[in-house]
Amino acid sequence: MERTFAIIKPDAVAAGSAGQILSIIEKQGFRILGMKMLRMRREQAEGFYAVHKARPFFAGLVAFMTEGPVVVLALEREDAILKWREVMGATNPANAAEGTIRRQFATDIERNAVHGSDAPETAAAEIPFFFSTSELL
Ligand code: FUP
Repeated sequence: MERTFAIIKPDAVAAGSAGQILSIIEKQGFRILGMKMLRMRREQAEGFYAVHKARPFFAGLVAFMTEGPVVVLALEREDAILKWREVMGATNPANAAEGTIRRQFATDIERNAVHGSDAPETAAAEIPFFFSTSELL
């Protein structure tokens, strides 16, 4: 069993797509270990995306991620990290395969509906960024 971290981003929550995305998560066999809705503070979004700090899209990304509520999720499944990346689809929805969440719900490379950890080390850092151990059930 492996754990991954997911976010239903502000565009998808505002569009009323959170329920549909949660339904896909459950149908794809992920167990939801932790889930909360929150609005990220600027410092929180900057910290979460610190790896992208020097990139030209950083300010826009932080503005987007703080514009409204998100749903953060800790998920568990066999091969959870790779499987969730597969279900999400490519970062840019223009390149996302048919049937993926980003193909279905994303607008563009920034407003791309969902986040997912890209490696075990990332998941191990991202889950505790939003959940304490006692919040993982
Ligand atoms: P992903 O792992 O698929 O979320 O993609 P990245 O880690 O490469 O990028 C993280 C986030 O930065 C993306 F979800 C959206 C944003 N981004 C942009 O806004 N513009 C870009 O050119 C690349 C990424």
